[in-house]
Order: sequence, then structure tokens, then C-alpha cells
Amino acid sequence: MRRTIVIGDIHGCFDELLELLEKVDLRADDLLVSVGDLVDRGPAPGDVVGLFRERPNSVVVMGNHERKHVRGIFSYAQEITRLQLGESYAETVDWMRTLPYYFENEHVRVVHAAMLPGIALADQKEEILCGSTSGERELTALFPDGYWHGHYTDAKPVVFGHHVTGREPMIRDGRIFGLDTGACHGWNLTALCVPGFTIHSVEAQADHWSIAKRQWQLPVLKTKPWRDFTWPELAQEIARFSSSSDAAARGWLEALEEWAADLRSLFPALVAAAHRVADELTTDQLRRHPAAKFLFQARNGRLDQTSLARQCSTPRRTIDLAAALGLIVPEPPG
Ligand SMILES: [Mn+2]
Repeated sequence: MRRTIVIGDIHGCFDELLELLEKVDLRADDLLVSVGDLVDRGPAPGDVVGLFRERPNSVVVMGNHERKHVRGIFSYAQEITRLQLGESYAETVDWMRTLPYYFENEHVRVVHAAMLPGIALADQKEEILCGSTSGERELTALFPDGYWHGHYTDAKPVVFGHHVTGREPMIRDGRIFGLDTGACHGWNLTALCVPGFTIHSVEAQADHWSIAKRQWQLPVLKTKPWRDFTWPELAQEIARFSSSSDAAARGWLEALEEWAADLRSLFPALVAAAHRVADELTTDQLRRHPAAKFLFQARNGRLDQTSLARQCSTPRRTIDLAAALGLIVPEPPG
């Protein structure tokens, strides 16, 4: 009998996936279906994606986490995944673009997050199926006092992930199966074997997401475009991360804050240098100077600290001007 084996949210938990596939005794002719959310939060998203891409008879339904990558919506978890996947990131995201929003065969329906009862899968909104933020909002408005699956009356069983149901899956009437048992949070990874509708779980080896959050803090911080943030943006990003529990990341942010303060403390010296150079050079020389715009402002009496601060609105602009005027520029933390 050809089986369909549906796996709940994996989130990069590759070792647990292998253990679970062994436990269900996966055979070559079994159809392997993921409810989506292969990546983000766990330690090995590349291996998980690789397994599903390389194995024949495999289907991955689009999860809201894949969709975030496809749409370039970056929170911390997506920034980590981008670093974990490295050079293969762009190609992996191209593959994610091809994922279907649902799977259905004679025995079962699979969606990542939800479906509206009474509407064919092909007519459902992608946002509802994959559980995007707007889809979730719409569902809450439609079912304010309960869940969509409380209204699901079709005979064909429906399987989904997305909402962590606890260590155990949620099963209603033998037809409704919620399989996200929080593998990336140190709980369980769960499979449903169809048509027998048997449940199999393995315990996660660790609270992977808590570990990843700490481990990747500094690498993620270092990839941010600090030179191109405006000063308020820079302060905001530093504030956002400085409540971090990671001492190395906190130390690095303190050094970054110091660097930004050092750069801004150059403003008076930059104004003075611009006036001095403007006085020394001929109009022709001013025109060819890399800081020409500022030098003409100085010559015309229109350059003071306020107008300079307005123009040096980012570290990069400040650094470029300082370099052009021959001032020593403080180095950012490495
Ligand atoms: Mn998920």
C-alpha cells in the first residue's frame, strides 16, 4: 500500500526529521508531504530543504515562513536562515517560489495553516492557506470565538501545522489533524501516516530556537548596513538588540554606539576644516574638490553645524566628507 506521510512544522530540525522518518519506516514509494515551514529557527534548514528536494515522491506545501523569504520580509529568524544557507540562499528562495499552497489526494487534504470551510482548496486565498499575518487577521475576524476547523464539516480529513498544539498533536473527530508539536522549541516532531491515520512522534534534542537566537546574534548584527542607517535608525536598531542576553553581542553594540558618537563628534571639526579649505583654494580648485558642495557652502557662509548635520545624516556620508577633508575617521568595530 502506497502511504502518504505528512510531517508537521520541521523548522530546520534535521536530526529529528531523520529519526522520525526512520520511526515511520519511510519507504521509497511512500509519498512524503511537509505541511511547510521547513526553515527558520532550527539548526539545519539547508539539510531539511535538501532532503525534500532530492527525494522523489515528496511534496512541500508553502508555509508562512517560506513565504516570508519569497517576499523578502526579514525578521530575525529569516536573517539567521539567510546566513545559515549562505551561497545557496538565493537559489533556495527561488525554489520556495514554486511551492504549492495546498496538497490533496483521495485520502487527505494538507494546508499549512488553515482553510475556510465550504470552499474548494483551489478557491482559497493564499494568505489564509499559509497563515500570513493578513490571513491570520482575516481568520480571527471570521471566527472570533473559535477556530476555523471547528466549522470544518467535510468528510475528507484535513491536516495542517502552523499553530503549536503542545507536545501532542491536536486530533478532532479523526478528521482534523494539527501536527505542529513545536520541534524547534524542544518539543516533538510529529508525522501522520495515511490511510491508517496513525501518529508518530520523536522528541526534539534541544530548544533549538532559543539556542539559535543566542548563537546567531553577533553574526546577524554584523551583516546590518550600519553605515547607511540614519542616526535615529541606528540608535533604534542598537536599542532593539541591546536587551540581548549575549554578552559578546552587547559588547559589540556598545563599541558600535561609541563609533557612532565619535563620528558625530567630528561635526565641529568638519565645519572648521571646510571653512579652512574653502579659504585656501581658488574657485577652480574648489570645483574639482571631492567635498566641493560643502566648500562652496562654507565660502558662501551657508555651512554651520546644523546644516552640516542635516547633510551628514548617515555614518557613510560623514565618513566620506571626513575623508575628503583629510580628517582621521574612527574605525567601526570589527
Ligand atoms: Mn511554523
